Amino acid sequence: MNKIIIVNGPNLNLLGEREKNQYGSFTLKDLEKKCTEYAKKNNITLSFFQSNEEGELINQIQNSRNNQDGLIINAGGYTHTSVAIHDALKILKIPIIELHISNIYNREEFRHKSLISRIAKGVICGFGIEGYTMSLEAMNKFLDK
Ligand code: CA2
Repeated sequence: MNKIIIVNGPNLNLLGEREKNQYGSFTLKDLEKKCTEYAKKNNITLSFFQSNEEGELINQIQNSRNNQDGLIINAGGYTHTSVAIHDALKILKIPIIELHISNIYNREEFRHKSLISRIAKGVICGFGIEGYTMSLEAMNKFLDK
């Protein structure tokens, strides 16, 4: 049974409230419910963490190094700016999947750069809420290899 954590960064707590054309109408709760159902069917022990604060995200990433088998992260806007989150992820020995709801490559140029991609096993972006279960599937299969 693989232990996987999904970490969501700033503003993702507001999913479903604004910018529905970009991020869909599902809420963070809906997303967690969908992932929990997927995890149950696929023998995954799943946990979630969301914060708007960089330091809290870093603490959670650090805590994951001893008790998780894989980490999936949508770091939100910090994807494009945070050297500190990059450094925290780099310390981990477990596989990392970078995830985005939107396709960051067909949006503004400042979103084309990610400080996470280099250290991620892979990147999933542009598939909306489905990207979360796609990431779980990819991580679970990779861990079972
Ligand atoms: O597409 C993604 O998942 C992003 O990581 C979302 C981030 C954005 O800064 C990245 O470039 C791409 C922003 C999340 C903002 O979430 C909101 C949710 C509801 C209403 C407004 C913003």
